[in-house]
Amino acid sequence: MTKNINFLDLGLQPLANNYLNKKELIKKEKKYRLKVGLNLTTKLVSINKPLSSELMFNDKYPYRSSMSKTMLKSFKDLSILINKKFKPKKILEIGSNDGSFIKNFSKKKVIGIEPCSNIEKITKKNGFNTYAEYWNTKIANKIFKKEGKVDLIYSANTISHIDDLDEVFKSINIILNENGVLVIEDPSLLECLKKNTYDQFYNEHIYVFSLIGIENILNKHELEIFHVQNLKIHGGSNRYFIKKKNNKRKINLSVKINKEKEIKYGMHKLSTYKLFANRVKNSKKNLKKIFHQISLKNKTVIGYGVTAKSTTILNYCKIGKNLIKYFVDTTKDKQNKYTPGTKIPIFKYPGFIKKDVDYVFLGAWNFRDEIFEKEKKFIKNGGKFIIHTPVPKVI
Ligand code: JHZ
Repeated sequence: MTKNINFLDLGLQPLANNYLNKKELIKKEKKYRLKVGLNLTTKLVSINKPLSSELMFNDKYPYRSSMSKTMLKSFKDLSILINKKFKPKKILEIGSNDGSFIKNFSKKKVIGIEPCSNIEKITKKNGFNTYAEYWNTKIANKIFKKEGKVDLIYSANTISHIDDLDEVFKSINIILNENGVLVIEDPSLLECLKKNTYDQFYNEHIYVFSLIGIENILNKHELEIFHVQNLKIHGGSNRYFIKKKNNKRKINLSVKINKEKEIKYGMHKLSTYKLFANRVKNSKKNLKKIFHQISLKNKTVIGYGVTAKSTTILNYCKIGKNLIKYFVDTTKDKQNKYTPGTKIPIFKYPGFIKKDVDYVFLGAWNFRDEIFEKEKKFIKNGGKFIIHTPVPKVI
């Protein structure tokens, strides 16, 4: 594989989901240089020097996919579509987190793989068949011997977290039926470029996929995309429906349309990414300006939804506790901790935004509609939100 050509430097970044407790505050936090590059041969966009999976995905992983209604609805809707269209007898999910997707199916039908054992335990406790393992040929062979092949494999926001894509698809080929369907879903690189959501890059997101990039890897493994759904979730994601090449399933027009969209935007050219990098630099400058102007007015600013994405923004733009008083979040494992790198306190979401708050920085901007609906009263009373996408602004 040829080398990546870096186009974006997001500076020194801590582990994106490593929320610090009080004792850790005084220790020196390890930081890693985060650069993003394009591979001109495969057209894959990835971060440089990925960290080991064990460092990021272990028994202390805080993220829960069940924390947003939007995610739960998306999983439910997909489960209905899967049952209707593909009628699978056996389903495997790679990266099953706290079971938000598999809980839509009968327990006998589904298998979950989740390497973060603190979360895997939750699903297992609820009676599901789960394995606290990383996805690789070893676990694929083990499950194949025990349970046989599966008819459908689903993976949301997980494949983009695994460095060795050849191992991923080799393992999938071991366990997927010849007529089986693979459904993978990750943030769309095209949407990331269009909306300047550079915060999709953090140490867990080794790749942000384009269709043209992922297709090159699938080709090597005799797999092909037969349908693409453009989703609104996480600021714009693509859901790829994939089959084995020797299967006769018809290729939907959506594949051609999406490919043409990407080529038209120039996603095969380095110059497109260089322009994006320039926009990111401007975005940083303008976001800092907004925070600076607000700080001069002596207003109270808090953060809402502390995300892996906001770790990138806060550390890249050097926005710390002098500018954001605290964050609120609904995730228990993030509460009473501090944001990675910038050490802003995180508190339990009290059910509303407190009266003394003037501005709210939206860390979970990807759930903007859900949050705006919940915070109607704050908005009605003149409360403002700060958002960095597509351009930094106060709304
Ligand atoms: P959210 C994680 O990224 C990590 P993050 C991971 N790498 C990935 O790929 C994506 O998820 C999918 C809170 N919240 O989903 C809950 C509220 O407090 O954008 C979460 O902590 N109130 C696996 O961290 C956070 O915001 C609310 O009303 O970027 C959202 O995190 C809502 C809706 C959310 O993921």
